[in-house]
Amino acid sequence: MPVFDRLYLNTNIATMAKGQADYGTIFGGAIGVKEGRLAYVGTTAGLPGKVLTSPTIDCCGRWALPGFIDCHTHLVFGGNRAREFNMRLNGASYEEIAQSGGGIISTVTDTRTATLEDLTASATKRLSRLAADGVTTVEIKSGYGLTLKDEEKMLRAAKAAAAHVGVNVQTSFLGAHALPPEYAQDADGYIAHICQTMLPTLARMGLVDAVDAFCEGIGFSHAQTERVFKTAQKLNLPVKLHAEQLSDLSGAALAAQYKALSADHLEYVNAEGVQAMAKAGTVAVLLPGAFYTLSETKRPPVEMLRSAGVDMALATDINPGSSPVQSLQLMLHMGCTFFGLTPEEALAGITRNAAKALGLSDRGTLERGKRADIIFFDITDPAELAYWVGGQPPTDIVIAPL
Ligand code: DI6
Ligand code: FE
Repeated sequence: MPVFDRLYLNTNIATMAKGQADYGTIFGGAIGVKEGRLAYVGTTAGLPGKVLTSPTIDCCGRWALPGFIDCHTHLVFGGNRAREFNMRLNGASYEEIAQSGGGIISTVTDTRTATLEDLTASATKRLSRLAADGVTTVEIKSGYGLTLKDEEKMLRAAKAAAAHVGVNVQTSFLGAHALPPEYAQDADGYIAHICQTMLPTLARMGLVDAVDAFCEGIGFSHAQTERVFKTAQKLNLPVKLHAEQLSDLSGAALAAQYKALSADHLEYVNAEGVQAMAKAGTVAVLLPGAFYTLSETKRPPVEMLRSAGVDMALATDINPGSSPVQSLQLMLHMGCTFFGLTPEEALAGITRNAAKALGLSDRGTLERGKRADIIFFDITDPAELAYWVGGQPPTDIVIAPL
Protein backbone atom coordinates (compact mmCIF):
# COMPACT_ATOMS: atom_id res chain seq x y z
CA MET A 1 0.00 0.00 0.00
CA PRO A 2 1.51 3.33 -0.98
CA VAL A 3 1.68 5.85 1.85
CA PHE A 4 -0.07 8.46 -0.30
CA ASP A 5 -2.45 8.20 -3.24
CA ARG A 6 -0.43 11.01 -4.76
CA LEU A 7 2.68 12.92 -3.74
CA TYR A 8 3.45 16.37 -5.15
CA LEU A 9 7.13 17.24 -4.99
CA ASN A 10 9.19 20.34 -5.69
CA THR A 11 6.47 22.90 -4.99
CA ASN A 12 6.46 26.16 -3.06
CA ILE A 13 3.43 25.94 -0.81
CA ALA A 14 1.48 29.03 0.22
CA THR A 15 -0.40 27.23 2.98
CA MET A 16 -2.34 30.37 4.02
CA ALA A 17 -2.38 28.91 7.54
CA LYS A 18 -3.62 31.35 10.18
CA GLY A 19 -1.11 33.28 12.22
CA GLN A 20 1.83 32.67 9.89
CA ALA A 21 3.70 35.37 8.04
CA ASP A 22 4.42 35.42 4.31
CA TYR A 23 1.47 33.31 3.20
CA GLY A 24 2.64 30.48 5.48
CA THR A 25 5.08 29.57 2.72
CA ILE A 26 7.04 26.32 2.63
CA PHE A 27 9.71 26.54 -0.07
CA GLY A 28 10.62 23.39 -1.99
CA GLY A 29 7.88 21.48 -0.21
CA ALA A 30 5.89 18.33 -0.68
CA ILE A 31 2.17 17.57 -0.46
CA GLY A 32 0.90 14.05 0.15
CA VAL A 33 -2.76 13.31 -0.59
CA LYS A 34 -4.63 10.32 0.80
CA GLU A 35 -8.32 9.68 0.17
CA GLY A 36 -9.00 13.25 -0.87
CA ARG A 37 -7.39 14.77 2.21
CA LEU A 38 -4.03 16.38 2.80
CA ALA A 39 -1.99 13.75 4.59
CA TYR A 40 1.33 15.60 4.44
CA VAL A 41 2.19 19.28 3.88
CA GLY A 42 5.77 20.17 4.64
CA THR A 43 9.37 20.09 3.58
CA THR A 44 10.74 17.32 1.37
CA ALA A 45 13.27 16.46 4.06
CA GLY A 46 10.50 15.89 6.59
CA LEU A 47 8.66 13.28 4.49
CA PRO A 48 8.12 9.96 6.22
CA GLY A 49 10.10 6.92 4.95
CA LYS A 50 8.82 4.56 2.25
CA VAL A 51 6.99 7.37 0.46
CA LEU A 52 8.64 6.48 -2.79
CA THR A 53 6.10 3.76 -3.37
CA SER A 54 3.54 6.59 -3.80
CA PRO A 55 2.83 7.89 -7.28
CA THR A 56 4.75 11.19 -7.46
CA ILE A 57 4.29 14.35 -9.50
CA ASP A 58 7.14 16.81 -10.04
CA CYS A 59 5.67 20.33 -9.75
CA CYS A 60 8.80 21.93 -11.25
CA GLY A 61 8.87 24.72 -8.67
CA ARG A 62 5.28 25.83 -9.22
CA TRP A 63 3.39 27.38 -6.32
CA ALA A 64 0.58 25.51 -4.61
CA LEU A 65 -2.32 27.37 -3.01
CA PRO A 66 -5.57 26.27 -1.40
CA GLY A 67 -8.40 26.12 -3.96
CA PHE A 68 -10.09 29.52 -4.17
CA ILE A 69 -13.48 30.00 -2.53
CA ASP A 70 -16.00 32.48 -3.92
CA CYS A 71 -18.16 33.03 -0.83
CA HIS A 72 -20.78 35.44 -2.26
CA THR A 73 -22.37 34.98 -5.67
CA HIS A 74 -25.71 35.37 -7.41
CA LEU A 75 -24.52 33.10 -10.18
CA VAL A 76 -27.91 31.70 -11.18
CA PHE A 77 -30.17 34.12 -13.08
CA GLY A 78 -32.12 34.46 -16.30
CA GLY A 79 -31.11 36.95 -19.01
CA ASN A 80 -28.64 39.75 -18.37
CA ARG A 81 -28.79 43.51 -17.86
CA ALA A 82 -26.54 44.91 -20.55
CA ARG A 83 -29.22 47.50 -21.39
CA GLU A 84 -29.31 48.74 -17.84
CA PHE A 85 -25.55 49.12 -17.95
CA ASN A 86 -26.08 51.51 -20.81
CA MET A 87 -28.66 53.48 -18.78
CA ARG A 88 -26.21 53.78 -15.93
CA LEU A 89 -23.53 54.99 -18.32
CA ASN A 90 -26.01 57.71 -19.27
CA GLY A 91 -26.38 58.86 -15.70
CA ALA A 92 -29.21 56.80 -14.13
CA SER A 93 -28.36 55.52 -10.65
CA TYR A 94 -28.71 51.89 -9.53
CA GLU A 95 -31.48 52.92 -7.13
CA GLU A 96 -33.34 54.96 -9.81
CA ILE A 97 -33.26 51.99 -12.16
CA ALA A 98 -34.57 49.69 -9.42
CA GLN A 99 -37.38 52.11 -8.55
CA SER A 100 -38.48 52.36 -12.19
CA GLY A 101 -39.05 48.60 -12.46
CA GLY A 102 -35.63 47.70 -13.81
CA GLY A 103 -32.88 46.33 -11.65
CA ILE A 104 -33.39 43.15 -9.65
CA ILE A 105 -37.07 42.86 -10.63
CA SER A 106 -36.27 42.69 -14.35
CA THR A 107 -33.99 39.74 -13.62
CA VAL A 108 -36.80 38.21 -11.56
CA THR A 109 -39.01 38.25 -14.67
CA ASP A 110 -36.31 36.60 -16.79
CA THR A 111 -35.57 34.03 -14.08
CA ARG A 112 -39.20 33.07 -13.67
CA THR A 113 -39.57 32.53 -17.42
CA ALA A 114 -36.45 30.39 -17.61
CA THR A 115 -36.67 26.63 -17.14
CA LEU A 116 -34.47 24.71 -14.73
CA GLU A 117 -32.48 23.56 -17.75
CA ASP A 118 -32.04 27.14 -19.06
CA LEU A 119 -30.86 28.37 -15.67
CA THR A 120 -28.51 25.43 -15.24
CA ALA A 121 -27.00 25.95 -18.68
CA SER A 122 -26.29 29.66 -18.27
CA ALA A 123 -25.01 29.23 -14.72
CA THR A 124 -22.76 26.39 -15.83
CA LYS A 125 -21.07 28.67 -18.37
CA ARG A 126 -20.38 31.35 -15.78
CA LEU A 127 -19.28 28.86 -13.16
CA SER A 128 -16.85 27.28 -15.63
CA ARG A 129 -15.20 30.68 -16.01
CA LEU A 130 -14.84 31.07 -12.25
CA ALA A 131 -13.51 27.52 -11.99
CA ALA A 132 -10.91 28.10 -14.71
CA ASP A 133 -9.64 30.91 -12.54
CA GLY A 134 -9.07 28.56 -9.58
CA VAL A 135 -12.41 28.49 -7.75
CA THR A 136 -13.04 25.06 -6.19
CA THR A 137 -15.88 26.03 -3.81
CA VAL A 138 -18.62 28.50 -4.61
CA GLU A 139 -21.54 29.93 -2.68
CA ILE A 140 -24.65 30.56 -4.77
CA LYS A 141 -27.72 32.50 -3.65
CA SER A 142 -31.32 32.31 -4.72
CA GLY A 143 -33.23 35.58 -4.80
CA TYR A 144 -34.38 36.12 -8.38
CA GLY A 145 -37.34 33.74 -8.23
CA LEU A 146 -39.18 35.13 -5.20
CA THR A 147 -41.85 32.43 -5.29
CA LEU A 148 -41.47 29.05 -3.66
CA LYS A 149 -41.31 27.26 -6.99
CA ASP A 150 -38.90 29.71 -8.64
CA GLU A 151 -36.58 29.86 -5.63
CA GLU A 152 -36.54 26.06 -5.61
CA LYS A 153 -35.71 26.09 -9.32
CA MET A 154 -32.80 28.46 -8.73
CA LEU A 155 -31.36 26.41 -5.88
CA ARG A 156 -31.65 23.21 -7.91
CA ALA A 157 -29.94 24.96 -10.85
CA ALA A 158 -27.12 26.02 -8.51
CA LYS A 159 -26.54 22.44 -7.43
CA ALA A 160 -26.80 21.11 -10.99
CA ALA A 161 -24.34 23.69 -12.36
CA ALA A 162 -21.83 22.89 -9.63
CA ALA A 163 -22.15 19.18 -10.37
CA HIS A 164 -21.59 19.81 -14.10
CA VAL A 165 -18.48 21.88 -13.46
CA GLY A 166 -17.22 19.62 -10.68
CA VAL A 167 -16.85 22.22 -7.93
CA ASN A 168 -18.33 22.31 -4.42
CA VAL A 169 -21.34 24.49 -3.79
CA GLN A 170 -23.01 26.01 -0.74
CA THR A 171 -26.50 27.38 -1.35
CA SER A 172 -27.99 30.39 0.41
CA PHE A 173 -31.68 31.26 0.43
CA LEU A 174 -32.10 34.95 -0.42
CA GLY A 175 -35.88 35.16 -0.68
CA ALA A 176 -35.65 38.57 1.01
CA HIS A 177 -33.75 40.09 -1.92
CA ALA A 178 -36.47 42.24 -3.49
CA LEU A 179 -40.20 42.68 -3.15
CA PRO A 180 -41.99 40.60 -5.81
CA PRO A 181 -44.74 42.39 -7.79
CA GLU A 182 -47.47 40.16 -6.24
CA TYR A 183 -46.68 41.72 -2.87
CA ALA A 184 -46.31 45.35 -4.01
CA GLN A 185 -47.06 47.59 -1.00
CA ASP A 186 -47.01 44.57 1.30
CA ALA A 187 -43.43 43.84 2.26
CA ASP A 188 -44.51 42.52 5.65
CA GLY A 189 -46.86 40.08 3.95
CA TYR A 190 -44.03 38.83 1.76
CA ILE A 191 -41.72 38.41 4.75
CA ALA A 192 -44.47 36.43 6.51
CA HIS A 193 -44.75 34.17 3.44
CA ILE A 194 -40.98 33.65 3.50
CA CYS A 195 -41.01 32.77 7.18
CA GLN A 196 -44.12 30.61 7.19
CA THR A 197 -43.79 28.80 3.88
CA MET A 198 -40.83 29.41 1.57
CA LEU A 199 -37.89 29.03 3.92
CA PRO A 200 -39.19 26.07 5.97
CA THR A 201 -40.17 24.20 2.79
CA LEU A 202 -36.87 24.75 1.00
CA ALA A 203 -34.96 23.88 4.15
CA ARG A 204 -36.89 20.63 4.42
CA MET A 205 -35.94 19.86 0.82
CA GLY A 206 -32.29 20.14 1.84
CA LEU A 207 -31.69 23.04 -0.54
CA VAL A 208 -30.54 25.65 2.00
CA ASP A 209 -27.13 25.83 3.69
CA ALA A 210 -27.53 29.41 4.93
CA VAL A 211 -30.04 32.27 4.92
CA ASP A 212 -29.30 35.73 3.54
CA ALA A 213 -31.29 38.97 3.16
CA PHE A 214 -30.85 42.39 1.54
CA CYS A 215 -31.19 44.90 4.38
CA GLU A 216 -31.39 48.18 2.50
CA GLY A 217 -33.65 51.10 1.59
CA ILE A 218 -34.46 49.38 -1.72
CA GLY A 219 -34.54 45.97 0.01
CA PHE A 220 -35.90 45.08 3.45
CA SER A 221 -35.90 46.88 6.78
CA HIS A 222 -33.97 45.98 9.91
CA ALA A 223 -37.18 44.61 11.51
CA GLN A 224 -38.11 42.55 8.44
CA THR A 225 -34.59 41.15 8.24
CA GLU A 226 -34.78 40.17 11.88
CA ARG A 227 -37.96 38.17 11.24
CA VAL A 228 -36.14 36.18 8.57
CA PHE A 229 -33.21 35.61 10.94
CA LYS A 230 -35.52 34.36 13.69
CA THR A 231 -37.00 31.81 11.30
CA ALA A 232 -33.51 30.70 10.23
CA GLN A 233 -32.54 30.32 13.86
CA LYS A 234 -35.56 28.08 14.51
CA LEU A 235 -34.53 25.94 11.57
CA ASN A 236 -30.94 25.79 12.82
CA LEU A 237 -29.61 27.50 9.72
CA PRO A 238 -26.75 30.00 9.84
CA VAL A 239 -27.39 33.52 8.59
CA LYS A 240 -25.49 36.14 6.61
CA LEU A 241 -26.49 39.58 5.40
CA HIS A 242 -26.16 42.12 2.59
CA ALA A 243 -25.49 44.98 4.98
CA GLU A 244 -24.66 48.63 4.57
CA GLN A 245 -24.08 48.50 0.81
CA LEU A 246 -25.83 51.76 -0.09
CA SER A 247 -26.79 53.18 3.31
CA ASP A 248 -26.48 52.45 7.02
CA LEU A 249 -29.41 50.53 8.52
CA SER A 250 -27.29 48.93 11.28
CA GLY A 251 -27.52 45.61 9.46
CA ALA A 252 -24.01 44.53 10.43
CA ALA A 253 -24.85 44.83 14.14
CA LEU A 254 -28.06 42.88 13.58
CA ALA A 255 -26.15 40.18 11.71
CA ALA A 256 -23.62 39.96 14.54
CA GLN A 257 -26.42 39.70 17.09
CA TYR A 258 -27.56 36.55 15.25
CA LYS A 259 -23.97 35.24 15.09
CA ALA A 260 -23.97 35.62 11.32
CA LEU A 261 -21.25 33.84 9.36
CA SER A 262 -20.70 37.05 7.43
CA ALA A 263 -21.90 40.56 6.77
CA ASP A 264 -21.28 41.56 3.18
CA HIS A 265 -20.55 44.83 1.27
CA LEU A 266 -20.23 47.12 4.35
CA GLU A 267 -19.33 50.36 2.56
CA TYR A 268 -21.51 52.28 5.04
CA VAL A 269 -20.90 50.21 8.18
CA ASN A 270 -20.39 52.21 11.39
CA ALA A 271 -17.98 51.66 14.28
CA GLU A 272 -20.56 49.87 16.44
CA GLY A 273 -21.29 47.45 13.64
CA VAL A 274 -17.60 46.70 13.27
CA GLN A 275 -17.19 46.12 17.00
CA ALA A 276 -20.22 43.84 17.10
CA MET A 277 -18.85 41.82 14.17
CA ALA A 278 -15.48 41.46 15.88
CA LYS A 279 -17.15 40.16 19.03
CA ALA A 280 -19.36 37.70 17.16
CA GLY A 281 -16.60 36.43 14.84
CA THR A 282 -18.65 37.54 11.82
CA VAL A 283 -16.53 37.74 8.65
CA ALA A 284 -16.57 40.97 6.60
CA VAL A 285 -17.09 39.99 2.97
CA LEU A 286 -15.89 42.84 0.75
CA LEU A 287 -17.15 43.05 -2.82
CA PRO A 288 -14.97 45.33 -4.94
CA GLY A 289 -16.70 44.29 -8.18
CA ALA A 290 -19.98 45.88 -7.04
CA PHE A 291 -18.14 48.92 -5.66
CA TYR A 292 -16.46 49.36 -9.03
CA THR A 293 -19.50 48.68 -11.21
CA LEU A 294 -21.69 51.12 -9.28
CA SER A 295 -18.92 53.75 -9.29
CA GLU A 296 -19.19 53.87 -5.52
CA THR A 297 -16.92 56.37 -3.83
CA LYS A 298 -17.40 55.32 -0.22
CA ARG A 299 -15.08 52.46 0.68
CA PRO A 300 -15.62 49.91 3.40
CA PRO A 301 -13.62 50.94 6.49
CA VAL A 302 -10.83 48.42 6.02
CA GLU A 303 -8.52 49.96 8.59
CA MET A 304 -11.26 49.88 11.21
CA LEU A 305 -12.10 46.25 10.39
CA ARG A 306 -8.44 45.32 10.48
CA SER A 307 -7.70 46.93 13.80
CA ALA A 308 -10.86 45.46 15.34
CA GLY A 309 -9.60 42.02 14.26
CA VAL A 310 -12.51 41.27 11.91
CA ASP A 311 -11.55 38.61 9.35
CA MET A 312 -12.00 39.93 5.83
CA ALA A 313 -13.00 37.95 2.76
CA LEU A 314 -13.33 38.96 -0.89
CA ALA A 315 -15.88 37.65 -3.39
CA THR A 316 -17.14 38.37 -6.89
CA ASP A 317 -20.81 39.03 -5.96
CA ILE A 318 -21.35 37.92 -9.56
CA ASN A 319 -24.83 39.11 -10.54
CA PRO A 320 -26.37 40.70 -13.64
CA GLY A 321 -26.83 44.17 -12.12
CA SER A 322 -24.21 45.46 -9.76
CA SER A 323 -21.34 43.05 -10.39
CA PRO A 324 -21.06 41.29 -13.74
CA VAL A 325 -17.71 39.87 -12.65
CA GLN A 326 -16.54 36.45 -13.77
CA SER A 327 -13.10 36.34 -12.18
CA LEU A 328 -12.40 35.94 -8.48
CA GLN A 329 -8.74 36.53 -9.16
CA LEU A 330 -9.54 39.99 -10.46
CA MET A 331 -11.07 40.72 -7.03
CA LEU A 332 -7.61 40.23 -5.51
CA HIS A 333 -6.33 43.11 -7.57
CA MET A 334 -9.34 45.32 -6.91
CA GLY A 335 -9.35 44.48 -3.20
CA CYS A 336 -5.82 45.87 -3.04
CA THR A 337 -6.18 48.86 -5.33
CA PHE A 338 -9.66 50.04 -4.26
CA PHE A 339 -9.83 48.94 -0.62
CA GLY A 340 -6.19 48.97 0.47
CA LEU A 341 -5.84 45.30 1.34
CA THR A 342 -2.36 43.81 1.19
CA PRO A 343 -1.89 41.00 -1.35
CA GLU A 344 -1.65 38.61 1.60
CA GLU A 345 -4.93 39.84 3.11
CA ALA A 346 -6.54 39.60 -0.32
CA LEU A 347 -5.41 35.99 -0.75
CA ALA A 348 -6.59 35.09 2.77
CA GLY A 349 -9.87 36.66 1.67
CA ILE A 350 -10.49 34.10 -1.06
CA THR A 351 -9.11 31.13 0.88
CA ARG A 352 -9.05 30.89 4.69
CA ASN A 353 -11.48 33.70 5.48
CA ALA A 354 -13.83 32.79 2.64
CA ALA A 355 -14.04 29.28 4.12
CA LYS A 356 -14.90 30.82 7.49
CA ALA A 357 -17.55 32.99 5.83
CA LEU A 358 -19.21 29.77 4.67
CA GLY A 359 -18.75 27.98 8.00
CA LEU A 360 -16.49 25.39 6.34
CA SER A 361 -13.59 24.35 8.55
CA ASP A 362 -12.34 21.60 6.23
CA ARG A 363 -10.83 23.88 3.59
CA GLY A 364 -9.28 27.27 2.90
CA THR A 365 -5.71 26.39 3.89
CA LEU A 366 -3.21 23.72 2.89
CA GLU A 367 -2.81 21.97 6.22
CA ARG A 368 -2.88 18.34 7.20
CA GLY A 369 -6.38 16.94 7.44
CA LYS A 370 -7.99 19.52 5.15
CA ARG A 371 -9.58 18.69 1.82
CA ALA A 372 -7.15 18.23 -1.03
CA ASP A 373 -8.37 21.21 -3.05
CA ILE A 374 -5.10 22.49 -4.49
CA ILE A 375 -4.34 24.91 -7.30
CA PHE A 376 -0.91 25.34 -8.87
CA PHE A 377 0.49 28.52 -10.41
CA ASP A 378 3.50 29.34 -12.52
CA ILE A 379 4.47 32.45 -10.54
CA THR A 380 7.48 33.73 -8.61
CA ASP A 381 5.57 35.03 -5.57
CA PRO A 382 1.92 34.79 -4.40
CA ALA A 383 1.68 38.59 -4.57
CA GLU A 384 1.72 38.19 -8.35
CA LEU A 385 -1.84 36.91 -8.19
CA ALA A 386 -3.03 40.27 -6.87
CA TYR A 387 -0.59 42.30 -8.92
CA TRP A 388 -1.69 41.14 -12.39
CA VAL A 389 -5.07 42.53 -13.37
CA GLY A 390 -6.54 39.03 -13.70
CA GLY A 391 -5.47 36.58 -16.37
CA GLN A 392 -3.10 34.41 -14.34
CA PRO A 393 -5.00 31.11 -14.35
CA PRO A 394 -3.71 28.08 -12.48
CA THR A 395 -1.73 25.53 -14.47
CA ASP A 396 -3.35 22.63 -12.59
CA ILE A 397 -6.42 22.25 -10.41
CA VAL A 398 -6.93 19.38 -7.99
CA ILE A 399 -10.32 18.98 -6.32
CA ALA A 400 -10.98 16.31 -3.74
CA PRO A 401 -13.85 13.98 -4.70
CA LEU A 402 -17.07 15.87 -4.03
N1 DI6 B 1 -26.76 43.57 -3.64
C1 DI6 B 1 -26.13 43.42 -4.79
O1 DI6 B 1 -25.09 43.93 -5.06
C2 DI6 B 1 -26.86 42.47 -5.61
N2 DI6 B 1 -27.93 42.10 -4.75
C3 DI6 B 1 -27.82 42.77 -3.64
O2 DI6 B 1 -28.61 42.61 -2.71
C4 DI6 B 1 -27.39 43.09 -6.85
C5 DI6 B 1 -28.39 42.25 -7.53
C6 DI6 B 1 -28.85 42.81 -8.84
O3 DI6 B 1 -28.73 44.01 -9.14
O4 DI6 B 1 -29.38 42.01 -9.63
FE1 FE C 1 -24.77 40.26 -3.37
